[in-house]
Amino acid sequence: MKKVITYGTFDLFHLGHLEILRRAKALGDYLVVAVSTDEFNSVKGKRCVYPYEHRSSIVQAIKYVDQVIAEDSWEQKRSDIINHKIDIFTMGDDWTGKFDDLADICEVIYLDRTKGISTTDLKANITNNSY
Ligand code: C2G
Repeated sequence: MKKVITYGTFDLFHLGHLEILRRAKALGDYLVVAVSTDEFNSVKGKRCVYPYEHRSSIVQAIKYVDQVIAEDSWEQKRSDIINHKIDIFTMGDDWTGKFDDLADICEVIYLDRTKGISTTDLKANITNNSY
């Protein structure tokens, strides 16, 4: 069984998130998704609309996702990959090169981002159009 892992905030879940999860799962047979906790997001300088409980529940409900774990730090990836016996680490290509150091313990694959959508744009859109 080929196991895949990916990481993210997944706030205001949108098609870009769905596409990366669909394609991540297609790389193997079992997909683990590490969802950033609210505490870690403040480290990343990100303020979320949805709290961790909501974001992780939504991701867990996606049919491509087999398991959700919490992402509390930048440094946990290596131990996650070892502990969960991961074969492939994948992220959107806005992260290209950033995690190549993991290539000694798993395959590292960067997938094209879905064009034209981001949580940041969604927030701006909602604010400017005050729906
Ligand atoms: N993504 C995508 N296309 C978009 C938007 C996002 O493919 N239009 C991908 C990103 O490349 C990432 C995943 O969806 O792989 C989650 O994106 P975010 O929730 O923005 O996560 P991020 O802030 O990049 O956190 O340790 C890694 C970090 O937790 C990644």
